Formats: sequence, structure tokens, C-alpha cells
Amino acid sequence: ASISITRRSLQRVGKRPHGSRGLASALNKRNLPVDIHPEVEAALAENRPVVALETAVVTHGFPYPENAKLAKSLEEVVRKNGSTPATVGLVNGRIKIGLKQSELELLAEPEASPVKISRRDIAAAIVAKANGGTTCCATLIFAALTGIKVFATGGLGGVHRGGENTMDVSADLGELTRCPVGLVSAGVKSILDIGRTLEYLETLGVPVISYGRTTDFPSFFSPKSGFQSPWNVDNPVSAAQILYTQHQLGLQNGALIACPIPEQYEAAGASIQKAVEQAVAESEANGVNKLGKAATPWLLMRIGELTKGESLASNIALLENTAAIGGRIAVQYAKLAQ
Ligand code: PSU
Ligand code: MN
Repeated sequence: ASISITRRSLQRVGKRPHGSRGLASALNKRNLPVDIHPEVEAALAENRPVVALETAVVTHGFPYPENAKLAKSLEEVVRKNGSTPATVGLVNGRIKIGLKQSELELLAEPEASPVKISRRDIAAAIVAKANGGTTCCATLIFAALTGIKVFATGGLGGVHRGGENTMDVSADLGELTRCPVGLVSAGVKSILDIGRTLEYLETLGVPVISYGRTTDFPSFFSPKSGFQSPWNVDNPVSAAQILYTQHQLGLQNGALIACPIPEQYEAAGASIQKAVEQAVAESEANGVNKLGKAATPWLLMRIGELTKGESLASNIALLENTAAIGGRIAVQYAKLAQ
């Protein structure tokens, strides 16, 4: 029989309750090329909080060896906040929901030649037995497949600058319409057109919720973008209640929970933003902006160069912040779903 990860099979497999070892055996029975880490499997079976983490930021966002260190520290932060981390990635053509340490280290190394995996790449990369870092888009799909309700990352993809001409709009946005997962991020990457990204999310019907005292929508390296979110919450209970209410109503979409970078990074944010503008201008001049999925990694690399690593320090801080908030939201969600 042909095996496909369709929306219906996602819903069937991702539906609770799995019972003990139910999920792994359900995946096995369907012969899906998916391996679930025993620790993640146990947490899900016992309805304990789990937070998904992506790996495109490891394979295509951060240089080696900082990327390996980052991936481990994000898992630690999730644990400290009461949840089990499930770092998602592709190893030798198998989707891993929760990577072993050795697998995480393998993906971080450039020699593993990991592919950047979005929805369109999943099946082909599996058949090619590739290694890969999952973008927000692909990570959302596998979180939904396994019933994980919270996913923490740095920056969601979105509408690129000039996207009205290049049509470079990340598949991350559309995925939030069909995966019932709360995506906790520092907003969208500052290389993007934030205004158009928010307009597009509105069109798609994806809730955008600023996490903090105001509705200010963060701009990744800086706490504010000048744009507003339609909603805000200032605690993990309210965020979890919104996600749970969507679940109760059977809404199949996710939500974007946008967490501003901690305030002490505000000054750095202003200077990094100048490098962002320069990198975007260079990408328009040298044509990298027309290279599809290579555009984002090039821009992040260039911003790292221009800021002599300062962007990396801010990027780590905002990622650790979202991992902590994601961990706390997942704890509250698990209480509601008891
Ligand atoms: N934010 C970062 N670094 C990254 C990404 C986000 O700080 O590497 C990744 C995420 O995985 C996101 C992807 O899903 O970039 C978006 O890429 P694109 O614009 O090609 O869809
Ligand atoms: Mn793109």
C-alpha cells in the first residue's frame, strides 16, 4: 500500500489518546519513515508536556560548532522549564521526533551535507536517504503528526522584502493554517517584510499573539517592530488556554506566539538591524534574493559577518527565551488537556 503523510493520516495518527506505546506502534504499523525518541514517546503517552524544536536553524542558520552547542542548550532550557524537548530532523532518510545526541551532532556538522527541508522536500529527501534540517514548516508537520502542541523557534519565515515581485513567501506561513500547534518565536526574521507577513497571516486566518505587556509585534533582534499584533497575553496560562480553545473547537490551524527578545538586547538590536538592511540590499544587488531557499541562509551568514558575531549572541538569547516560554506554555497546556 502506498504510504502518504496526508492531512487525514496526520489527524488519525496524531489523535489522542495513544495509550502507552500507542503512538510508536501506530507509526510502525503504517510503516511511516518516522522514529520517535523513547523519552518523547513516554511523555506523550503520559500526557506530559513536550516542546518541538527545529533543526534548519542548526543546519542552515548557525555556523559550526556554535550550532551544535545551541541545539543542546535549547533542549536544556526546555527541560528546565518543565517540558521534554523533541528536536525534529531528518537522519539518513528517517524523520526523527527527538534526536539522539549523536544524531544532533551529526546534523550540526557540515560534512553531513544536510538539506533544508520544507513541506515540498520531505518525501524526496526521505527517498534519497538524505540528512536534513527541518524548517518551521516541516517541524510543524511532524509536531502535528505526533500530537505535540507547542513548538519553539527563533524566527518564523514569511514574506521576503520585495516578495510582491519575487513571490518569495515562506511555506512556514501556510503550514500554520493546517497544523494545530502553537509556534513560539521572536516574531519573524528581521530580513523579512514584517508588515506584509502580518497581512498575509491575517488573510490565512492565523492568530498572532504578542507575548508580553503590549501588542507590539517583535522584530527578532529588537523587542519592537513598529507593527502591532491583534492580541497579546502576558503569561503561559493564557497562551495555553488559547491553544486549548482552538483544540476544543476543532480548529485545525496553529497560532503564532511572538515573544520579544529580552530588553537588554535592545541596543544591540538597533545596530544589528543596520547590518540586516545592508545584507538585504546586497542580496538584491548580487541576485541571492532570487535563489529560493538559499536566500535566508545567505542573509543570516552575511549578517553574522557584518556584525562580527554580535547577531549570533542576540540570536542565541532570543532562541533561549522562546524555548523557556514554550516550555512553560506546554506545561500549562498539559494541565488543561488532562
Ligand atoms: N530563523 C533563524 N534561522 C533560521 C531560520 C529561522 O534565525 O535558519 C529558518 C527556519 O527554519 C525557517 C526558515 O523555517 O529559516 C525559513 O526559510 P525560508 O525563508 O526559505 O522559508
Ligand atoms: Mn523562500
